[in-house]
Amino acid sequence: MSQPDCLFCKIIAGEIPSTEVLSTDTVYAFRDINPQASTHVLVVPKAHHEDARALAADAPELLADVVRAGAEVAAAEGIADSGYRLVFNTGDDAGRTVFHAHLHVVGGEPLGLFGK
Ligand code: D5M
Repeated sequence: MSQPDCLFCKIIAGEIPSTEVLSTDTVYAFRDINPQASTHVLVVPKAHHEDARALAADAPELLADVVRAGAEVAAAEGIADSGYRLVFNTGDDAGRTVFHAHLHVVGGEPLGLFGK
């Protein structure tokens, strides 16, 4: 269920501090340490899955919980109507740095186009 050397497993276990936004039986949401917009929250499954691809293949209902929680976070942050971005960085070209699936919830201001 959890991986001993995983940063986000340690955050979920409370071994590394984080600023909680939402917690359910299956997911945990906390503020990104390096926010890219005025709202930047990460939603992670409490069970360890390496990335969104593994989560989709191995636990699609948990993936749905993560996405649903992303929408709940947006509503709680007051950005549901103004708009926001949900992002899973997956693989090297996306710049993924943490090997525990996580959904970025980003918004609170107009966002530029992304790509290169
Ligand atoms: O995004 C990984 C994200 O994880 C990145 O936006 C920084 C964030 N991060 C890293 N360490 C922490 C801690 N300790 N608290 C909160 N947020 C953290 P990726 O999609 O892998 O590039």
